[in-house]
Amino acid sequence: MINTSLFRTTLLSGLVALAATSVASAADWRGWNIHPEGYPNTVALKTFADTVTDKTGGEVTAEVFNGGILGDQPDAIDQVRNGALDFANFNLGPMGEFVPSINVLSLPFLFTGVDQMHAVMDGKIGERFSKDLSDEGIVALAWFDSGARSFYDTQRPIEKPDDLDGLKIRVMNNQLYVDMVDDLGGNATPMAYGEVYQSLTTGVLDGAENNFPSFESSNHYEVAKFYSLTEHLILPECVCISKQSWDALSEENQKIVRQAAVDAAKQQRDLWAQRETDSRKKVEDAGVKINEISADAKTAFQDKMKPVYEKFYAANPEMKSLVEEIQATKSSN
Ligand code: BDP
Repeated sequence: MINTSLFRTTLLSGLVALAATSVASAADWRGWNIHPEGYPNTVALKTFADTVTDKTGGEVTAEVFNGGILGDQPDAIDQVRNGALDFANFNLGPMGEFVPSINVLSLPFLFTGVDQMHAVMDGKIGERFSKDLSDEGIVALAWFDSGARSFYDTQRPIEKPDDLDGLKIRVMNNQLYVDMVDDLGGNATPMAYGEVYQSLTTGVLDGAENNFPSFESSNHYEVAKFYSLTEHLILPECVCISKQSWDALSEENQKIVRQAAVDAAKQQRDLWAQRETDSRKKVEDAGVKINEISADAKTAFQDKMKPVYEKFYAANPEMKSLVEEIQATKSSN
């Protein structure tokens, strides 16, 4: 008996030591990315991975898995938090579910435009977001651009809130988006990104919402022929590292990884600006009708979002001052 348990203990501590060694030298980093080849985020994330591999002299070998093959986004976020994945490019939307300050970014019509979003993310408030994410196991090193998200659908142009009446609209995983669509009169359906195309073709969904590059690269534009410029969400994205992988790095390698992320974000933002124009042209050429939203209609959309803010403040009263601080931030241009 004693011997067996002694044997087990020895075996176990041997295994633990082995696991610890392999964690310390766990130089094989696996990265998650939902986008296809050629997408700005994909290109920049590859630059990030290659730079990390190169500059750490192979102490960290980073590889990116594109197209969401390692799981859908909510799942991948869990995997990064628990250390099963080492890094990723995430949209901050689904992360608001567990970090209230990050959820502020998902309040519809929060920003006046992309420039204001940049000013916020690149300043003190952005640092606060990083800190809050890090407390939840995710080290956000740099922010990617993701433009503005607008509604698109298979049925009709959306020119005013009433036009959403009864439409089944896919949203990302976050209760705020369910409230947003429901308060506009639609039927919100949270669903994984990879399932949307099929659901649009079969009529399980009437529409969804996204920026031009994703609307185009996901091929949703082949089915949804109305894209309406509501621009209700301007959601930044991150180059995120698992806190476990980050903590296992030497200080020197942390510097290298941080700089690689910052440089990748610069590249992503440049590529993004061009891709927005290209994607818009591609979908228009393919027969998508793009509807402008009048200033009055925009106000009507914004007014409908008051209950979303109220519900959010009721659950997170301490976030009101952050919203005000963001709204008071001047655009960088
Ligand atoms: C894209 C984001 C991606 C999201 C996707 C979605 O870049 O991270 O997963 O939207 O709608 O714009 O799920």
